[in-house]
Amino acid sequence: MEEKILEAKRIIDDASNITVLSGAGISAESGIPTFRGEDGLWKNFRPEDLATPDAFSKDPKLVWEWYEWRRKLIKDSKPNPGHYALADFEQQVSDYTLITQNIDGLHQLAGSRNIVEMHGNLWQIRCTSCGNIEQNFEVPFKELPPLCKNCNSLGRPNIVWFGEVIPMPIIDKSLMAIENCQVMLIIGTSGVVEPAASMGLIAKQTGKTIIEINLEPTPNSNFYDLSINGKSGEILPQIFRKEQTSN
Ligand code: BV8
Ligand code: ZN
Repeated sequence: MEEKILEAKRIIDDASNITVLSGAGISAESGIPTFRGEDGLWKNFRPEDLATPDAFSKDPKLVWEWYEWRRKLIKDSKPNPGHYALADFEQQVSDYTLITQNIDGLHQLAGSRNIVEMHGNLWQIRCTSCGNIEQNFEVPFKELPPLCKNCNSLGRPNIVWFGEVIPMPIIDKSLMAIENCQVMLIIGTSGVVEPAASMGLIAKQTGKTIIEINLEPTPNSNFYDLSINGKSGEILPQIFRKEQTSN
């Protein structure tokens, strides 16, 4: 492990353009459940009942109740050392993009700036009629489902559900960041949800060095240049720690 961390440090020290892809695992140490695995959300809930456009048109209140529960959980949580290590690192490197599949907003809270939110944001409501997007931090909601402030129509979470297309500007920005980087870090994602799962493969095909940090091996681990297994909240601060120089 120590050897791998030193190797990751060497790779990162030599790079001036880094792109990160993060997933639910980076927020696990903040107490936010991941999706897959033993304690994952999809053990107790079915994505087709809660995270699809069909589910929302059948029962918007049920879908909103689930998101309201997650908003409460996330509002009570804080970024962890993994989030902070990335935010600090952004200040030290000339080109840096953080692509996240997370909707929790914890990277922003930790101070990260150049963020691409692939799957949207839990703190935004999008009108199903006029498309207006409103920032909203109410927990609990005054009314459920929430209505649009502009036109009083039904609001929905501004989140990309299964079967929905990720907005083209988001895909473009992600691909551009991957194309321009020297090193890609892939952190806390099982790598099974498309199109995020293919981002690492695209990076690999275009000759980038890829470092994975994940609690356990993933289907893509063998494919990456370096795969470090452990908690991102423990590993990231070690990778980005600046060595003290004596003079
Ligand atoms: C689309 C919203 C075009 C809900 C989410 C190609 C092949 C196969 C299937 C498809 C395909 N293309 C499209 C699909 C269908 C589908 C898909 O990928 N299905 C998979 C599951 C088979 N994709 C889509 O529908 C996408 N749309 O492609 O549009 C299109 C459209 C129609 C028809 C044709 C084409 C849209 C996908 C968006 C899904 N949205 N969320 C919500 O959040 O409320 S999915 C959900 O999964 C979350 O957003 C999450 O971010 C995302 C990915 O999960 P992970 O972040 O990886 O989390 P996971 O729990 O899986 O893993 C956590 C990892 O962390 C684990 O490995 C664990 O070991 C590790 N870990 C845990 N603790 C730690 C840790 N690591 C480090 N430190 C720790 N402490
Ligand atoms: Zn509206």
